[in-house]
Amino acid sequence: MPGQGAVSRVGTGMAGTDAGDARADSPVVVVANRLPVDAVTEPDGTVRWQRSPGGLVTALEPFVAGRGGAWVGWSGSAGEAPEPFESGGMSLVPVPLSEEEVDRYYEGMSNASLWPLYHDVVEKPEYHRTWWDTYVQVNKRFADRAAEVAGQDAIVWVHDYQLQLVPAMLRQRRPDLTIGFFLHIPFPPYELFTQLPWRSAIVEGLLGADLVGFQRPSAAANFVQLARRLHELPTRGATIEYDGRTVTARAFPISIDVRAFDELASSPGVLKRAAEIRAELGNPEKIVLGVDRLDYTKGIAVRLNAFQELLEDGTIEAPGTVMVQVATPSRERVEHYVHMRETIEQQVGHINGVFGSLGEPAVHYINQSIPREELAALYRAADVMLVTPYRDGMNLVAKEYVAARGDLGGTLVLSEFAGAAAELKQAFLVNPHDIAGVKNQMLRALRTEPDEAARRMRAMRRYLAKHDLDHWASSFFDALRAQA
Ligand code: GDG
Repeated sequence: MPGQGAVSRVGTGMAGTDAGDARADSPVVVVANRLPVDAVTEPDGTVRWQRSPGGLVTALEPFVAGRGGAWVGWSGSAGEAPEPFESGGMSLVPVPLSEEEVDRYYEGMSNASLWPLYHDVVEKPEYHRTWWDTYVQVNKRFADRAAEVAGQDAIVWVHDYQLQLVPAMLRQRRPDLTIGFFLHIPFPPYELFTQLPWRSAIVEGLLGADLVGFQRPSAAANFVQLARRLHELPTRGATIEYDGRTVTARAFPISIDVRAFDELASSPGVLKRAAEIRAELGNPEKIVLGVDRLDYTKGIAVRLNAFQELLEDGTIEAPGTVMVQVATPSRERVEHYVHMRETIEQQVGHINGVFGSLGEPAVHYINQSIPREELAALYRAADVMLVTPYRDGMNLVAKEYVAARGDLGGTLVLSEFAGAAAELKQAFLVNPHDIAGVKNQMLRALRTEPDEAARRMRAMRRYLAKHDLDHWASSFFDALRAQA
């Protein structure tokens, strides 16, 4: 019987890991591109696993750990995969990827075809048949591993755009499973999606799930519409009839661990650091902040343009008002990203050349990943948070900023095209394509009276307190179990 036999070993063992067979009877299995751990090499050359920072692990752990659950994913480095091992009460099942597969499946098909296509074609997607073939091959491998470790009638939750074929592949191997899928990024409308040469295969892949989750209702509606128009399937509201089953497509807006972030941001160490940051920046009247993965979807240039024009107009002045932009390195081997980084760095150089002075830059640019505590201190120090993506599934930075402001200080400028805009309604919403509008809203945010800022912040915090990460994960699992 599938899922009951011994799990075959993958690759050779890795020093320093707690290697062992994966259980072949997990009642809950998460399938994601990455495992929830990172390999850390010790000075003596041994490798140990450290839990990855980030919310997804925190959110899913309670549902997976301690119940014999498993997590299937890539370790993050090319080559042979370590053997399955136990970590944090879960069975971690590494999937190997060769260098060529990383190039074609991950950097190619996932990040240079699907990522730009799903983000409104902000950059032109490239389509290559070799990338697609590898995407299919790697999705099969993930589906095989998941099919091996899932117990009879188990619940499997597959994540994100790298693994859209897994639900159907898994169902074919294991019809007994209840399968959920969640897409962390936007899902494009029919008119854009149908450019994809492999559009039917992707839709069929997703239809293998019982429940397909999206960040926003409009994305779910786009998917239902595709099933109806492209595949001529009967649909009714949020449901699609397919292959004798009912597939549900619904929005489950992701969130953060609000309480943990709130506590971190109001801890004495972080508050002290926030005061130090203000002092290090020269005690400006106003600090505006951006924090993003360095990605062309995030609209970093939009806010630099708006900031530059406000300085040019003389509406604001440096160093009375300064900007801090944390741009965490990301996907540095994908061509679009190399070019974008150069453009942004040139622009920062230009603004500082014209408006900065010795020891007093107008824009402080950090192209490094910073510790979580430092991030929380920056949120706490910033008067205006700028979140201006052209398109974003959710945007957790916006939610983190709100969670960090237990003092009810600070204002949020937020793109209408971020999923978060549907929830954080008291933010200063902007259309990132309308530079005059962005400037106006930035000025309003900079000039907001403390009472008004507190009123807006309180409302957003009240909303977030109820809609946190646990709420997201429980709602999805509840809806999935209801499909079983
Ligand atoms: C996808 C979707 C959706 C960033 N720099 C540092 C750092 N970060 C952390 C932030 C935040 C996270 O990274 C980024 O969150 P986003 O929501 O902006 O994410 P994407 O990476 O684009 O992720 C997105 C998300 O999935 C979840 O579904 O919201 O729409 O695109 O948590 O704080 N953290 C630290 N140092 C940094 O320098 N410690």
